[in-house]
Amino acid sequence: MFFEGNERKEREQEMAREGRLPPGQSLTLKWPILHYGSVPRFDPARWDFRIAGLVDKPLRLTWDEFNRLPMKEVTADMHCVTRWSRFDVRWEGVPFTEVMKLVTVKPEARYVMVHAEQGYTANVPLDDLVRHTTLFALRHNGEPLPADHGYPVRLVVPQLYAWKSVKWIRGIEFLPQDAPGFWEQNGYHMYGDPFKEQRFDSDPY
Ligand SMILES: Nc1nc2c(c(=O)[nH]1)N[C@H]1C(S)=C(S)[C@@H](COP(=O)(O)O)O[C@H]1N2
Ligand SMILES: [Mo]
Repeated sequence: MFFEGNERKEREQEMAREGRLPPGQSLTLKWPILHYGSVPRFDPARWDFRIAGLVDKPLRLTWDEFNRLPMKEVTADMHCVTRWSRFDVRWEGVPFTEVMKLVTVKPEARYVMVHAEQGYTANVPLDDLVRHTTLFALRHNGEPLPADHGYPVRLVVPQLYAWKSVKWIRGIEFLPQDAPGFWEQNGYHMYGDPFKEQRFDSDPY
């Protein structure tokens, strides 16, 4: 236990020195499970991924179609608003930009509402999603995502607090303006930059 604590603290200080530990965060060596509601059941025959909103033609992908999309690996950090951070997490999945290529997005689109099982949503600016580090992740550190961490697919948006990294994702909706998702309607910040500590809607933009 003594050594475990030491290792954690040392690595936390290293991350702080490298400028990778956002204010008010501490490093966890575990992988906490955090979500509202229960873990949904996955049925590949029924699962689909919908692209809607400001697109020329809405699109629906089946589980097979989604799995045929190009995949890549991204190593990124993860910061939860409840103050834990994980570092150098290896995600593998479909880049957001690959999914976006499947439709013609109208030029007025500026924001995306991300939709998950059981009605969970999160709003993210389109500019954040088109970064090369945004993935629809199917794998974590070389293994399929565990059910409670978002299996079969979760979004990963590393530069924002992890409530925007939507587990059990089922679709994206392109919007002309920002609108609050699930946590954003419940007092969390509309954007959520961990390095600016944008935790609550009362925190500056
Ligand atoms: N669908 C869904 N995705 C979600 C959540 C949720 O409640 N539902 N919680 C978010 C929050 S607050 C965090 S910190 C991360 C946690 O991911 P983890 O459980 O894999 O650590 O998932 C995010 N994605
Ligand atoms: Mo979180």
